[in-house]
Amino acid sequence: MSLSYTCGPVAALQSLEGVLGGAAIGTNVQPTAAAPWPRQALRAPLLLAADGAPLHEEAWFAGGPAQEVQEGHSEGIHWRRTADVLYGVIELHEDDPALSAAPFAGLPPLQAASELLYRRLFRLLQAQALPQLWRVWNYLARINESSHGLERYRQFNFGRHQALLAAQRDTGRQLPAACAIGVEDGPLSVAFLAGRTPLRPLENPRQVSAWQYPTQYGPRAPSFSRAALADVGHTEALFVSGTASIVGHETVHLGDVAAQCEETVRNIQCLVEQANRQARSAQPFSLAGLSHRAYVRHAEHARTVHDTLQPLLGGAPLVCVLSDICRADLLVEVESQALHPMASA
Ligand code: 3EB
Repeated sequence: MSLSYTCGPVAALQSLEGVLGGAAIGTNVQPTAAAPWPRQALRAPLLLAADGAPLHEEAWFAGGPAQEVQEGHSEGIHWRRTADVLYGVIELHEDDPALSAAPFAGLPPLQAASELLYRRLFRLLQAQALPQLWRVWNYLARINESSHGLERYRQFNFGRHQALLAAQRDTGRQLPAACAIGVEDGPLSVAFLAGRTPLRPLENPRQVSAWQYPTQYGPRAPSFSRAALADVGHTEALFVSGTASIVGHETVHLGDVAAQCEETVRNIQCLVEQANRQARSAQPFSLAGLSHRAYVRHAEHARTVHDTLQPLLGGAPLVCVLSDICRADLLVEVESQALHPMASA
């Protein structure tokens, strides 16, 4: 089988047959629950969209002969899968009644929601016998606000970490690529790709691994790899996590959005080089050959972000979204991905 990825209106396709799932971005997106396939609603403004398009849609497809796609709803997750790969979406409101019972009662609500959501996610992967989590998209409301004495992003990290422990999963190194992004409102929303083969995690030599961050960034470290390679049948996927203007473990270029963009691209370039040392596909990965999504904190920075990134990324596809970023001093974050055909044996 193979895995592919498109941008554009999925409803306009001939059939949904090979569709695993995807995402819709815009201020007027239909709720996740209303979608006929697992489709994560990211309710956030698109910036500088071509011809003012109000909606951006992306979808993952399974290809190849006789790809049977199964679909289900379990553990609160809407999922689709083939024999090798599963895409799922799960949302959990912080006032969900399950969070006022043991062992979650009394915890900060977002921490509890994160732990329960990830416990469900890991149970699904075990039940479906596709245990390897490759890529996760995390969206949470009011990410930089605090409650119960802890910033909400740090609550999320705590809950995610507890769920990894509860599932007896690795909390260092063998972690998915991820992003964790702030939206105005709504439930905790997580979309994910998982499969059969262990990912090959990549770290950035310019940065401390996130799972080794010192406790000044919160009581539990963020559980993600800087990037990951995954084999999906005849396709090699490169997932570059949300990447920002961080060197070592510190934010650099405070208040300078253009310089933050340049530093971010240096970090992504570094990850592309790491990927090429381990890649199995025929062609090397490159900045210009990836698809990119930029999360921009302030709408008035959109033009600067776009015009700084576009040439550095060699004109590669770039979608800009207005959203919050997990550190209050980060003005921009970029995530990237590519799918390459495997070198023939
Ligand atoms: C950073 O490098 C920026 O918590 O899953 C980037 C990607 C970031 C993923 C996550 C956080 C996450 O620390 C923040």
